[in-house]
Amino acid sequence: MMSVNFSCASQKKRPNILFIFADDHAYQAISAYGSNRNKTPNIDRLANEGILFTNCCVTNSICAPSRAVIQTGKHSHLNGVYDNRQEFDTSQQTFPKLMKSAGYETAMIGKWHLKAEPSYFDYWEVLPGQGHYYNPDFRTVNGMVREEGYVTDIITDKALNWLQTKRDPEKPFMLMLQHKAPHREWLPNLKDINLYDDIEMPEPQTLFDDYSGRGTAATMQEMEIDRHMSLNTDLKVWNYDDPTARESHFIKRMTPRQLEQWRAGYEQKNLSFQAAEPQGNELVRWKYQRYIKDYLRCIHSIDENVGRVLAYLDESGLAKNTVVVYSSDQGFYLGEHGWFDKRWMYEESFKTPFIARWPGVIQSGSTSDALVSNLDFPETFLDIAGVPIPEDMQGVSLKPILKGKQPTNWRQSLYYHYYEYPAVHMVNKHEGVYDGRYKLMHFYELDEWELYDLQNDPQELSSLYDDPAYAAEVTRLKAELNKLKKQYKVPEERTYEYGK
Ligand SMILES: [Ca+2]
Repeated sequence: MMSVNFSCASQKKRPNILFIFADDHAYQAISAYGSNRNKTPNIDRLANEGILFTNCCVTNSICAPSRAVIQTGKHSHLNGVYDNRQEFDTSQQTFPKLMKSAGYETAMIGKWHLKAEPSYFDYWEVLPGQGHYYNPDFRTVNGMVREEGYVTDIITDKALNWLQTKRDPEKPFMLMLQHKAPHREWLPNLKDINLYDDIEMPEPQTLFDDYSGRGTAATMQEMEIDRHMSLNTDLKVWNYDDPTARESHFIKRMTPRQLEQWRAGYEQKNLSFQAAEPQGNELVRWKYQRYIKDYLRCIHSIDENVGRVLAYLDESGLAKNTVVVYSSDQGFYLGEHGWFDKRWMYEESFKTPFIARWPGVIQSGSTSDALVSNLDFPETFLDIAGVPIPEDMQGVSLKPILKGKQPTNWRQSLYYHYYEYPAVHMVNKHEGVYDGRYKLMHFYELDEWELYDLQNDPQELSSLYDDPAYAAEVTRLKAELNKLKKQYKVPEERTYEYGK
């Protein structure tokens, strides 16, 4: 009997893995996570048919570093990508290389953002750097190719084309389908340019936060909708006939028809705004509305394209043996605390969406509040594929949780470290620990600590660090932070400097 069971198991085809990844997709902009501003029916479908993680965090909340963590399963200080300027060393161990060696067909399509050529994939076609929203260029093995259309549609077209015609159908696949959207400057698909025009988006409660309950770092940042979001580049208010305008670079890429649609979408609204001349808080409110609508228009296109991919998996019969994951490289501020961008260990940027569907394995409509992070993604993919997880990877496979059985010895805390300073948005370097309730943060160059109790203060408005009633928590969390730093081999000496 044993041998019969074994042979049945070995004949079972290894599952495909489809990793759909967005850039800066806030969980607050997914209806399955309770968005009060938009609906994402296709992403929600994955949650309804799979599992949604409510405590998925990142180790360093910024684009390229998050991607390097996912490739390697190692924190920034070991994978070498601390900030957005550094190039990823592709000679190091990555999970796609391990999957390829184990017989998987691997592909990277869309936004890669790690500079070096992703040549260790069987197939790759990626945006150069941040890439463009309209008529984007792609780096390919045959050089640069420009495609006409909207980037989210085109990345999806390329992924579907690879699935249909380019991969080896005899092998299981691991496809990383990575969107540029909804990255700044939030340029919508032209067909969606008037979406949400007739509604007023709800404002976050903290749109006019004064940061009084927090440390110095929150007052030093440059990511406020009020003071740092530009009317022209970010909010599309400029003279579109001025060819010398700094913002005109993407206008120059458009076809005459596209430009006509663009102007029809924005010009009249810009004229009304200029005539009304809102000031002070009214100006912030106007900027917030323009920002959030463009951002959510980008999300609308992502969701629609997730739907196209799911429909293809259904039609092709691939759906039943394909694990589909939806995630983002970090969270994002949608006006909470008056901010846009990310970088902080505060909730909106620290947490990221993570939804997975695996028919027959993951219980439909399940959720998990386990402490997990992007450090765990590659180990999870390897484990799903039955590929041994190397000892030097620092995350933990989520496969048992996907199967509905969170191990009793699951981790009790997560380590965070943000480095990129002094740089755009001016968020000070900080590290910290989060245990599911308390968050201790250390802005070490300012010599300041902050402590939040997420249960009583979910918006992190008042640091309790100096409150004597929390002295025992501080002591406990500092010990936990030191334990994590040892476990993850964080160097005691801080040598990182931006731009060096
Ligand atoms: Ca990002």
